[in-house]
Amino acid sequence: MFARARAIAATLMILSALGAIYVAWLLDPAYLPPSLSTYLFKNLGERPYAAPAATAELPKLQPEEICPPGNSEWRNAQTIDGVDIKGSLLCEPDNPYEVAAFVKGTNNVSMGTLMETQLTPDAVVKGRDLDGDGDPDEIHIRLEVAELNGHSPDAKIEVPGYSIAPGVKPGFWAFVPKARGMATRNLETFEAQPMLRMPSPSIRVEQGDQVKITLENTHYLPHTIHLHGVDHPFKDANGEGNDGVPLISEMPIFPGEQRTYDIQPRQDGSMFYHCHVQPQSHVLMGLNGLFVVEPNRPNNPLQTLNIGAGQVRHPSAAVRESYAREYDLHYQGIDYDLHDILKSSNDPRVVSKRVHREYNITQRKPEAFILNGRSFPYTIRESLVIVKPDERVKLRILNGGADPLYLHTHGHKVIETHYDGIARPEANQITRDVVHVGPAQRVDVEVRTVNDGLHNYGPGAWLMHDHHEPGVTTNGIAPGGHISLIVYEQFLGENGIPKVVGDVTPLFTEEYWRGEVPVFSGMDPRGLLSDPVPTASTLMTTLLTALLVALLGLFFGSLLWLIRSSGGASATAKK
Ligand SMILES: [Cu+2]
Repeated sequence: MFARARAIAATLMILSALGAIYVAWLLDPAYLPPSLSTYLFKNLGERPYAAPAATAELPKLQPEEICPPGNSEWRNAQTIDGVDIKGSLLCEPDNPYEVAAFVKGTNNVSMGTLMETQLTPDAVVKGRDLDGDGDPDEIHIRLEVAELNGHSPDAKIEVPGYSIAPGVKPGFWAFVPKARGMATRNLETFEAQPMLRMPSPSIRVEQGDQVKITLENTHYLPHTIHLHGVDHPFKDANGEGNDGVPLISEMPIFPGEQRTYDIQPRQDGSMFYHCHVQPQSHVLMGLNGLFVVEPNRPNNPLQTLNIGAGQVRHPSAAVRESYAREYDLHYQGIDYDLHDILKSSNDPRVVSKRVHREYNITQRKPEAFILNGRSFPYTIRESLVIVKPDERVKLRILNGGADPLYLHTHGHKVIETHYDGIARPEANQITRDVVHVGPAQRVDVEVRTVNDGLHNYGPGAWLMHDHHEPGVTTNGIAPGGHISLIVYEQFLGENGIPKVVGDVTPLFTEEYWRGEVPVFSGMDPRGLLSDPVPTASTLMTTLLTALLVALLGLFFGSLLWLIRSSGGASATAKK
């Protein structure tokens, strides 16, 4: 009896399995996973002829403005409260009033200037000139922790909203200057106010300055600041931990608490700062930035913070001695599995459990990549390297993430002048076109825009991109990631957007980054590579799909029957 049931079940299984393979082969490959469709094609041969599918109409897109209207007067070179601020040709330049406040100190600028920013009067306090060389040497910086694209208990929105590309909004935590007012731009939007952004600001101090950095922990999780590569004592003058490492040098700064770190750096160079609480997640969530110690020079008040990194609009005396322009470039990758945890709950206990115990960094797979807090095409609004012929331009490159970075500068071979803030002897400086920067490393490079066939091949809008190819993608789609360009001024449109030959508007849509727009749309005049539509055989495909599901059901049903009947048989045999 049971032997016969088993035989029937086995036969049904074999027949349904064979049937399922045949039906799958008949199905339009568009409905099968590519690997299965290739396997069937290889093993069962060509499918019967079917008319090719029609080409789908391109989706109707409503692209964002490539350069939205903003504060175009911010682009001019100007003097505010006596502070000289270099011009910026970018579509979205830095707020020059912030630059003035960071150079003079938020305690020293006029109220009018401060009101053009969202800084508090104690965000960057500058005190005495201790060595009498014409610039303040007492610097007190106050930082907070901002959460971007967090959970809202009220609606399905991210607050405050921060997009790295159209519709792409991973969650972040960033150090931000102490701010006043609302976290959003105004009452009508959920968009974050401009200072709340990625990456954490670049910090600039002068060699020998007496620097205090106070972290006022406005966040719901504990954090610290570790000064990576910056000369600092292990304990401060009061015997308190000064290295930022929980359990080892100090206890973490819990919500509502604050701690002040003391530094008087003797060594100049491009360094790094980051949170050291659970660094496998906190550093990558955005709590890291560039920390630059400038050589001591007379009359050298510095731009203490550079919001969003990018062009330094008030470069130091030492930089001005050798370079026409200076840019801070901060690179980082994003694994949504980590960054989107904070959208899952507004209960700190749940977020803490998921971030610190359930997320396993060894399974990390980044899907997005940012330069100065944005992905291409947004990088062309605010993170271009703009140059003119016959200049020397300084780039400070920081890899703030956990991914390799092999930065290729089209049209240029650049000179690596400093590794991790230490100058290389001139004879040992390497000139190359792919700059490798490992996690936490800093490489300073000199871009020489002299058209000599070596350092530069002439003016252009030259791409600058990671040759570790994931870095040029967003959600697996290109051209995205942290692509940017080295653009000669003559290749820049009036609005600061590079003059390129193609139409980039499809990239300024959310649909593009959801994978709904064929990548050649806008360049493929006959639409040859638009998407196929399911053909006239849609009905047939539906029937075949139903049959496939039925056959698979039969297969598993028979399998179950087989298992149960053999179980029954062994139970009977035992009796
Ligand atoms: Cu932290």
